[in-house]
Amino acid sequence: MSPLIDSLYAIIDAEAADGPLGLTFQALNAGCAIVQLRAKRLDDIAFLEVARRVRSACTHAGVPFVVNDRADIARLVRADGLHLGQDDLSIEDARRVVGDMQIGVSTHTLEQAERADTEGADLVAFGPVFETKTKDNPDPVVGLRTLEEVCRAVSRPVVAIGGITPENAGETLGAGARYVAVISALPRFLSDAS
Ligand code: TZP
Ligand code: MG
Repeated sequence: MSPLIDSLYAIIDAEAADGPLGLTFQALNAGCAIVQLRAKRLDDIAFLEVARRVRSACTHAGVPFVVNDRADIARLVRADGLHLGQDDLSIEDARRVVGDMQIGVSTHTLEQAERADTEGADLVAFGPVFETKTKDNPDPVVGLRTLEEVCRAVSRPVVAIGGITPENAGETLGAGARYVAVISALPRFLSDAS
């Protein structure tokens, strides 16, 4: 098994053409560290339904399950974590909904990362470390040097995100990230792991 798999934070796109559950099972079978479910365009009923299924698969595998963006859905499915972006609820308001659930926050500058750390994020996501084609209007690429600076500056574990592949994951972890969060290259990580 690839040593990278212990650090793999698998982000599952709920709207993936061939369905999110197959990819979830593959990621869990490969031994990924965390699963996050992301759905930018699904309606509430569909997101909740997929979240329940992925939640259940993660529970069976003993792997933490994180819901992106939606504190209400995270609470309804009793997720292990909620992931917030810069335009989502504040950590303080999200805590009113999800209590002491783990909260991760996406950050794109050193200042944002330090603020998330100070405001009580459990995980600080930082990126895009490399060019990404997945996100609409991505923030500027931050690069490995700034990632390293962020990893030194914050007290919480850092999740590196954006353009991470099996080829660049090693140097990303070498910069101090605890996890690599992956969307488009996920199938490649999983085939390397098997
Ligand atoms: N936040 C920063 S980059 C990114 C998100 C959600 C997209 C990451 O996707 P990929 O395909 O792994 O580059
Ligand atoms: Mg968001």
